[in-house]
Amino acid sequence: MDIYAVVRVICMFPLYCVSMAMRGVFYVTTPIYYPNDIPHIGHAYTTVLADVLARWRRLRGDDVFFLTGTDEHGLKLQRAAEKKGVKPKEFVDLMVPEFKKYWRLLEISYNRFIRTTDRDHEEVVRRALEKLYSRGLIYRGVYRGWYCSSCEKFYSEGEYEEKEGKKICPIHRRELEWVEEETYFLKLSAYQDKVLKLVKDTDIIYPRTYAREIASKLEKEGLRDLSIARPKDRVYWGVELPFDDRYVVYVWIDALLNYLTGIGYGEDEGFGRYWSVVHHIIGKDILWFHTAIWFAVLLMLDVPPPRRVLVHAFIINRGLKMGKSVGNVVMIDDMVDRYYSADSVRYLLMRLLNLEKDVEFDLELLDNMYNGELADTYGNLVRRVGILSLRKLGGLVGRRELDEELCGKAEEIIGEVSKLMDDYKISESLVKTFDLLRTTNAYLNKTKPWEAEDPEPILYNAIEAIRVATNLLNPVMPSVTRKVANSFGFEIVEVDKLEFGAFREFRVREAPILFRKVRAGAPARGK
Ligand code: ME8
Repeated sequence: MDIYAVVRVICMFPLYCVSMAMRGVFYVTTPIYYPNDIPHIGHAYTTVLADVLARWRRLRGDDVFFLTGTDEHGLKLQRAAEKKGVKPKEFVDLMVPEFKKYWRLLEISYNRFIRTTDRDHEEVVRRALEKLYSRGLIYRGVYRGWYCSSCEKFYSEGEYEEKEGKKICPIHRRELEWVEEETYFLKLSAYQDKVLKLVKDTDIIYPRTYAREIASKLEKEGLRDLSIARPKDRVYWGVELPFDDRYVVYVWIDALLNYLTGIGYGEDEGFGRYWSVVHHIIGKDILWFHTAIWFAVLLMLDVPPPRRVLVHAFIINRGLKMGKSVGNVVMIDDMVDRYYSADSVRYLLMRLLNLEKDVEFDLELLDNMYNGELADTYGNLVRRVGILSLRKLGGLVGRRELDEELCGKAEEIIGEVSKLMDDYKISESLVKTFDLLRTTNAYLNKTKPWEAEDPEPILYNAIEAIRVATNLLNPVMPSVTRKVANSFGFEIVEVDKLEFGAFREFRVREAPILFRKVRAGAPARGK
């Protein structure tokens, strides 16, 4: 390095430090899934949402940590392994690569895949339990109740359904089991008021309908002490209680703590920085655990509550929540087969995304969205503009005067999309971006560059609009947008630097066909 370069580096260093200090931080988590079976579209719904938020924040320039993983202990996994005739650890070791395979296919950009059988996690669980025990927050008692091993949860009267004298789990429609045993309880009840205050008086739970639901449950039923131990003669697959080796810890306490392990609780100095901005993304089925119970456990451990619990409703199929035990699941492979690429599946899931309302998995609707939006609008625009640029200008498209209307529209959409994405309104943001693509198609129809003597200004403006839209779509469709960027010779930039008309010259290399059409309403392939 010459002396000037050294001086330059030294001069720039304070600037670099300031810009690093100003960067935002974002920590996002998915639920850790039970690896008793391979993940389906319901799991992809949450995981893609978390991934889109992670990618969006990276595009904002934030320092992002994205955690996902598997919840490997407990009765449900123990039984799944027994059914296969293998030890639980062997079973989960076989299943984890399956999860990773699907997340690779869907380009899930996690920073860590945590397993509750990871050594550091088991250590965190033991340390947390010791702390709770030494603080007098755990006591011995007898538990009697109706249990669903699919939910790994006890149901009280009023929560379960009754059919022909049998108690039925409202989620899995399976008969509950009567369990009566000596156990240890966690004194959640002592934290009822504090938890209720967090639920009601902060904006942690989002959307707020879910906060109201939890507040009303807390007000009606209270926060009861929780049985957090399972005798080993019934459930041997779990983390042993550090103060009584005849028991393992209840799987939900084990599982929730993964969010602390993932960023080095008790070990890493960066813990507090990430924790202060943690976003838990969950389905509404596990809301109680992630609010009432989790907030209380964190209070007990002197850890601040999460910054946000972002909740979504279900994907339903034929009126029921899509789930393995109901038998109405759509597999990730089948959807990728039908729509040809993982990116299309990501797009469709995010287009369907609804935090408050359940959405029906309707192939006809999806086919129409795919054909109308991806193939006819985005795909067609890219192909048209690519071909014209190659034919008319040999692929070289330089900056010319900006079309005021298109420029104004693009700038407006950059602002609107940014706001919507920051507010987790992914589907609405996609609609907005497609507005820009539609406007650009209309702009071409009006200006007819194929007839124009000097088509360069038109094509320059059209490619700029494609660049802006592509940049905004990048978190949802990382592969397709990379392909468009490569074909037109631009790079995906941080949103703050995205500006219509900023690009000097495009060197168009090809006019890719991004999406092949599906035959609308045709039966699912491979079925
Ligand atoms: O509950 N619609 O794991 P799990 C929308 N291990 N989302 C769905 C869905 C559907 N039809 N089906 C599944 C567990 N999901 C625990 C979590 S976290 C500390 C422990 C998604 O494998 C949704 O996010 O049963 C739901 O909350 C999650 O999968 C449940 O996954």
